[in-house]
Amino acid sequence: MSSFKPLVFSGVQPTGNLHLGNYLGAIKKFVALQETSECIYCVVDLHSLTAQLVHQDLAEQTRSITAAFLASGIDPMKHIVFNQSRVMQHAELAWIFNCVARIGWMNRMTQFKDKAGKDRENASLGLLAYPSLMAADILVYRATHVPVGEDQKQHLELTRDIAQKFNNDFSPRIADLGVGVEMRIGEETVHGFFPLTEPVIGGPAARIMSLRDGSKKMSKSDPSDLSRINLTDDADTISKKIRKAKTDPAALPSEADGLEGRPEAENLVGIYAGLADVTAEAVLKEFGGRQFSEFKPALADLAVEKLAPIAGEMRRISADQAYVDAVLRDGGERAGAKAEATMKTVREIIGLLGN
Ligand code: AQP
Repeated sequence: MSSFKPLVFSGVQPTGNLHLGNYLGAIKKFVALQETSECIYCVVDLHSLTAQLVHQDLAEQTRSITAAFLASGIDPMKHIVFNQSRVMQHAELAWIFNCVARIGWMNRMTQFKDKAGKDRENASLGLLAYPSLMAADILVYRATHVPVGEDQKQHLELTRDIAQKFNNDFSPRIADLGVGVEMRIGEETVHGFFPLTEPVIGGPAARIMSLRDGSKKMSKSDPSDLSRINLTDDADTISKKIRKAKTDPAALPSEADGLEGRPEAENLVGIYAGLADVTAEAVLKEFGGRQFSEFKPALADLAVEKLAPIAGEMRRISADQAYVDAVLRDGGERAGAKAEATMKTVREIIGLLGN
């Protein structure tokens, strides 16, 4: 019996300017994982329709996220970069997963509750089914690892639940066809067609908070531009936003325990640590006892040093639209071949006469 080959998949929605949270929580990890694994990175344009169907500039935003991937260091030749809607097998598998997942599972998703707000009856069905499409994005490649920010943890748990239910419901067919793969779950060894995907979450920057409110995550859709640092912000804008970031009057502590109950301080230390690739403890060792009036300029310098080259590369790559489109087309073809191989077996397992 074979075991799953390590494969990384992740996606970003083309719903606005990428910010430091997207970069530190997700894209920086995408870049690092390229060294050790085969990776597939996707601009999830179908997901972006769940919140807002009509986008004036969906195509432009899809290209812009692609440029951000490339500018950050993702290699589209060695790995795969494409936009989701090019590979229709994502939607096909999502439909099957809609029939595997239970409405109760979807109703419990905190992202659905947050995004639907009080008027749940009026939210799109797509918003409710979002995690099912996300599970399909991952499992259509039978991906084993998914780098994401902490906000996506619950969706990844649901992805595992969907995989496990599919594996259980169809276990006799999977065995008959001999398409099962061996997996360890705790002490047990089980066989299934879909892997139980592992999230890659963690480090000091797994959840970057708003610069204006340490209790809210940094988000593309926050109405205040001062709440986030966009990857395209220039040096002056980055410095201004960090200068204006909300803080408390106390000096920085020397130990991580001292950040408890100080969400804004904890956030700025986490950002510094994420950008410098060190732990929060190491940042506090250097800056413990210092005031924010000293720490903020150091953080601004570091942010500019790390982000300015990416912004410059993004501008250069974005100017060559034909190149960006060619990357997406080529990536879509390669992703499509892999996705179709999975779907052929899925259709056979279920008994759909589509092959
Ligand atoms: N604040 C954050 N800290 C760490 N990671 C984050 N991510 C998003 N915000 C933070 C991670 O970025 C990846 C891509 O996110 P997405 O655009 O697909 O979806 P999102 O989580 O909905 O992003 P936003 O910025 O919050 O958009 P809106 O405002 O539209 O909801 C994911 O891996 C995510 O975890």
